[in-house]
Amino acid sequence: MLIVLLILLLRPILGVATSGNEKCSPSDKYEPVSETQLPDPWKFANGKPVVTAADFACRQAEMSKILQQFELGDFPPPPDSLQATCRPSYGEPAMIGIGGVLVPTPPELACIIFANDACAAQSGASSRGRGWFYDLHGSSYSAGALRAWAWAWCVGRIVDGLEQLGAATTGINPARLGITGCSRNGKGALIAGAFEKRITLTVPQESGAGGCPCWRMYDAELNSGRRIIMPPGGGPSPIWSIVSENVWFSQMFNEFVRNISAIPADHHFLPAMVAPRGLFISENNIDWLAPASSTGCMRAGRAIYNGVGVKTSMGFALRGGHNHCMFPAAGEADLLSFINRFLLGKGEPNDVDVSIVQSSLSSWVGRWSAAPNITLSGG
Ligand code: MCU
Repeated sequence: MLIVLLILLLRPILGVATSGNEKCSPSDKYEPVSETQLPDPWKFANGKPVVTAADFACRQAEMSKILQQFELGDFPPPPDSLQATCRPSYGEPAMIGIGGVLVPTPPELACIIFANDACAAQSGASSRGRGWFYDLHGSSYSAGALRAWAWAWCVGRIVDGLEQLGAATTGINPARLGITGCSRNGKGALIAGAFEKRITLTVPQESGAGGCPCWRMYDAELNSGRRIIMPPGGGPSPIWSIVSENVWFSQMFNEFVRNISAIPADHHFLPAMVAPRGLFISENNIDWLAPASSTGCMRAGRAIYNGVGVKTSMGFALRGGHNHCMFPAAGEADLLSFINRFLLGKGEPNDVDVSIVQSSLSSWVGRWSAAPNITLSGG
């Protein structure tokens, strides 16, 4: 079940990654905005509407650039050569677990454990710039080559390694890969799935602020007088304290943490970037996970999936009543339907939209333009 991948990366080249869609040319720099609602996914930053599937692909590239510029930082392209070695296992499709796989998986699925802390450390504010990502690219590679980005970049190299070795050696089909992770590693799983397009199923678990909750909604939860208390025994946790707690975000984000409405993006753009591929989110009603913000934000994400004709390819389930990172038994059949569809090629995903937490979307998406009349394929 366990595959150990040792990936040696040689002669990296520096530069800025492209979207992969050569026809799209997002700007080099986006201006701050003043938008209290969630930014409109159906309109480019220059105001032009998203009409066709090709437009949506370009808007996805723009979302990627904006999130990199304001929050996550940019990252280098793949190295020009890579050598992978592997102890073969069995199983065709595989779930990559950032720090481990904490969701139930069927026996036909192999599990690849990604020891993410070796790629980029996350042991407090002083750990910035440590890990093999930084060994390759320099600890000061764009102040933004931070934790979340490095996760996404390193996951891409695992996929490179699996492609290079091929299914005959690894027993893994590199075209059927999932990614999961819980808590801080759930933030990483969502971001890795958004940016690494070869992942076919993304399963973030209980990611908390910086993952599934939208920043604007999280701010509103705090400002409404509710105190979001961080564990263990921590104080209330405004955005600025999450950013200073660890090295998950770019230092470029610091300028905006008290002025979130200036960012022409929010975290509903992450599911928008995963679409039309599979996305199954498992959340919890623990206070410090900001359950109302994750419910609202991911429902905005589901509205985007619906707008591109693939509503049921994204599932959201917040049942609560279980310990942090314990997958609830009540959600197993739904998750299995996603694994079956996106990793094992069987059946259709269940239509999953469950939350025990109230969250109203209308005040957050009321200014959105009409969704395009398109149906994406390839999920
Ligand atoms: C989602 O949980 C995170 C939380 O966002 C962090 O602020 C806290 O320090 O760590 C949590 C976690 O990863 O717990 C395992």
